[in-house]
Amino acid sequence: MAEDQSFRGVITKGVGGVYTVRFCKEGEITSAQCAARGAFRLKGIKPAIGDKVHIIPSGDPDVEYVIDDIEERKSFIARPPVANLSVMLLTFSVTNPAPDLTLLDKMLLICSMNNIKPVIIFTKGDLDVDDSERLCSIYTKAGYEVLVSSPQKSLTEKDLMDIIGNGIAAFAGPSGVGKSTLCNSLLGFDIMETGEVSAKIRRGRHTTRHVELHEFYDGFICDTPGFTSLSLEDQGVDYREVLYGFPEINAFATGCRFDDCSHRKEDGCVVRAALEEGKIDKGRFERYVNFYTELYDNRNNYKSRRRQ
Ligand SMILES: Nc1nc2c(ncn2[C@@H]2O[C@H](COP(=O)(O)OP(=O)(O)OP(=O)(O)O)[C@@H](O)[C@H]2O)c(=O)[nH]1
Ligand SMILES: [Mg+2]
Ligand SMILES: [Zn+2]
Repeated sequence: MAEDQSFRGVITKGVGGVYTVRFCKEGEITSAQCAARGAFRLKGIKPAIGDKVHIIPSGDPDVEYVIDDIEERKSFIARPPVANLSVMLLTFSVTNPAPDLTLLDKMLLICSMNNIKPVIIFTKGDLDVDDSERLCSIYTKAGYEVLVSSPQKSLTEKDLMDIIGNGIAAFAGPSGVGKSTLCNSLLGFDIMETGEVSAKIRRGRHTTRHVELHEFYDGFICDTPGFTSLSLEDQGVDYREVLYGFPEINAFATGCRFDDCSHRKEDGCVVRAALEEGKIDKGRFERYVNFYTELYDNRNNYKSRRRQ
């Protein structure tokens, strides 16, 4: 009987249409270069890092295997472009650059809609201790897990081992906040892709450009390129879903006596009352209103786009 030459693995890297797949062969963990079947392209499917795939020998000595099948994705978001993410390490610096909390709150909403666990990491805690405490308090009170990192007290493997388990975690956030610094220090790599080294070799700051999954205990972590903006509309968020990204506001909203209340300005709204009593952070509330209003005002474009 012919030996079964099909293997199930995970894509850890992809460069120019050649994918590195990590799989188990004869009891050993190994990696191989794989091409993708032309049929995927025809169907408009592009294999992504984190995809669970089935590979078979290609017969081509240069690229030994071919990706024969891609399993249904548990999640896929454009930023970062990693499939099956279970944990998003939302990395923002306390200062330098100043934290873009609109971006952070958008990402928290997208995590909740895609069933990805968000963990907030505030870096550069050394540069402004007061701000670091203030930010931690806002997001801890909102119910999120928050970690703070500084060169004096960076994150340890222990901090993330339990959070990540056997899942896939990605560092995500703006450029220059220290994602690569953290990722490299957790992996014990020589610092290859951070500003520090590039300053030494005088090539200006080194910005991360590629994404690759690295083994981290039972799971994987990856560094991703920084980004500055994110459109909720493009991510398919509906105005009625905005509260999912604001659990602390939602806790009051469920008690609001108006069924169709947007909790923005209606008289007698429980959320507004909670805000006035200081039970909800003003900045978070403002961002909730902004997201809701923007998506509500564009709801017709959104519907027609979805129907296409
Ligand atoms: N003071 C201080 N500086 C830090 C800290 N973490 C990182 N840095 C510095 O911030 C700069 C940017 O760090 P990177 O790790 O390259 O940032 P990044 O998020 O990977 O940036 P992109 O790859 O462009 O997205 C480097 O000069 C780091 O040395 C920190 O906790 N405190
Ligand atoms: Mg980087
Ligand atoms: Zn209300």
